Amino acid sequence: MKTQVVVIGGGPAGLLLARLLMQNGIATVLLERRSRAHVLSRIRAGVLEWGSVETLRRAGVGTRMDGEGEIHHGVALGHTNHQFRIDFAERAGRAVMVYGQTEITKDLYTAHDAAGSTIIDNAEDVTLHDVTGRPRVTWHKDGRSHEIEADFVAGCDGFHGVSRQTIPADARTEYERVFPFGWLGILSETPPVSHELIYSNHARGFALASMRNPHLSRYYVQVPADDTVEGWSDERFWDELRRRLPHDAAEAIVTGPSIEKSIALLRSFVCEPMRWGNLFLAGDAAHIVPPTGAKGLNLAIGDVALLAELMSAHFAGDTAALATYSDRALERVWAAIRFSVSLTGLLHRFPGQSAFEQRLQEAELAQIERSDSAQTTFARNYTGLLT
Ligand code: RFL
Ligand code: PHB
Repeated sequence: MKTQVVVIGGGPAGLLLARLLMQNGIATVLLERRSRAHVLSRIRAGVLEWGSVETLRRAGVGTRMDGEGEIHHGVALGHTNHQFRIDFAERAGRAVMVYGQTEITKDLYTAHDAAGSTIIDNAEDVTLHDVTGRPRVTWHKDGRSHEIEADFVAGCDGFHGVSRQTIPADARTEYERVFPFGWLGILSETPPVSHELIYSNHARGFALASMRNPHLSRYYVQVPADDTVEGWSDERFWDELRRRLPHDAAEAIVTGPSIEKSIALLRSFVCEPMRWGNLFLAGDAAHIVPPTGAKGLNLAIGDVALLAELMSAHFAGDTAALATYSDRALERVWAAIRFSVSLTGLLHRFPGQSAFEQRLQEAELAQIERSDSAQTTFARNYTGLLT
């Protein structure tokens, strides 16, 4: 078998890249390790920058997002029972869209099915060969071995994938900061407590009120890195959330049974470069940001929009185009890391943090509330980076 681009990983990065390449007439084969049902059961991101919204529309998968997604024109930051709003329209002249990653993935699969794309799921032991020459990829499925040759391989297989590991250790530099806490998240079929997101700093730890739609809430509380969901009954979760959200929100919360509960650890990670020969990394395969800035999915979409443009230029005859990919992608990645790490530091309680440091965080939040320029900076970073 031969194709132009083999895409490893059927998360949002891989599915969207294959879609954008196909729109430009470039042949792709996508290999996904898990079943489609598994991929569609993962609950992850919820907030799209406006640039991501436009990319999804351009990819022809914007119809349901535009019908069912919610445009948010602001966000609330809170602390010690006080909250204030940052107005995106006023400060940055743009908004964000709340639309679940699970729904985006579903829309991309639907579009691929309609177009007859080659998506191979349950692909085991995916292995990359000769990526600095003429790349080949091998895998097993249903007890049989398979092999495909390609011009390029796109590693969109997430943080635990094989693509990044294919780059020799002495040819890549990895930068990492693991935070000593995680987010315990629940999904519940209850009306969201507020029509906009609330990010709350509290002496007991961070909390976030988010949503997927008017009948589906997504809430998070900060927990120690070694905590497990077994220790968190729904009742304990709701009690803790109520303690940490600003008073008005806490009083208004509608509780109900959780339909999903999981813990995600907070980590920053960057692999440089994002290209090795004819292998290109995109999305979580190359970088991880703590979720506080809602940037992970947006970075993945930004990477693949750029990669699709440069691969298309390459196949149209501009063979120098792809040389710029890694540097251009990394510029946005580091901007997102900087914003996400600084927001994480502002809003979370660190082990051993004293009352003094808690007051400093509150003073910084108060300063953001008073400052036009600080609110503009926040709104520009939150709604879209480097634009
Ligand atoms: P994914 O989604 O991990 O997909 C990678 C795919 O590759 C497959 N795979 C393999 N396939 C073949 N062979 C192998 N050896 C393979 N190894 C792995 C996997 O099965 C999978 O299907 O990476 P991708 O596509 O780069 O997408 C990245 C996003 O998923 C991620 O950045 C976001 O979810 C991060 N994130 C958020 N991002 C935002 O922009 N806004 C948010 O509001 C936001 N909230 C979040 C988040 C991530 C969270 N968690 C759980 C980490 C909230 C949470 C709680
Ligand atoms: C979510 O709704 O899952 C979400 C929203 C904002 C974040 C992170 C996650 O910063």
